[in-house]
Amino acid sequence: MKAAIVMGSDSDFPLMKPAVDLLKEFGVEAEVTVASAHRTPDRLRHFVHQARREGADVFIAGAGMAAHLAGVIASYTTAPVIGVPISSEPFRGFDSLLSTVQMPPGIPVATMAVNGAKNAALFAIEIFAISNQSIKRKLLDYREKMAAEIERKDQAVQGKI
Ligand code: RP5
Repeated sequence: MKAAIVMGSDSDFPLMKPAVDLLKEFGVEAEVTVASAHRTPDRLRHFVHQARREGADVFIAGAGMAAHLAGVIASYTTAPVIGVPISSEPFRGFDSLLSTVQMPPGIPVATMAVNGAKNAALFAIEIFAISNQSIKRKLLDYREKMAAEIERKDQAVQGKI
């Protein structure tokens, strides 16, 4: 199992790193690169084709501003593409959200929340879990731990009332 994570700029990395970390935690190989749909279109196209040849089955794309990265990747491959709109000034992510989510019919991008790198990784993991029982079990464990954590937080809040 391999996912490719593309960022429009190295400035996106701090917000995209949680996706890399979570994929690793689940034992999914993650190839990470910086390639811009606007500044380095040739490099992006080359990366997408090479990543596919080398076994990447899912792409995660994080970009800000006029964020066409995920859509352009989706134009080069039929593999699922998950878009993460990255926030930046002056529109704080609304620009990248619309640029990523408003794909024309025919070329879909599964768009996460603004700065939603963690959910992008989980969505990729859900895709892998369709055909991989070990990943599916890890995903169920992850959700159980999350639910237990909420219980613990509720107890803490109850203790303050
Ligand atoms: C986008 O422009 C990048 O994804 C980044 O979010 C934004 C700003 O890029 P830098 O000027 O920080 O390189 O293409």
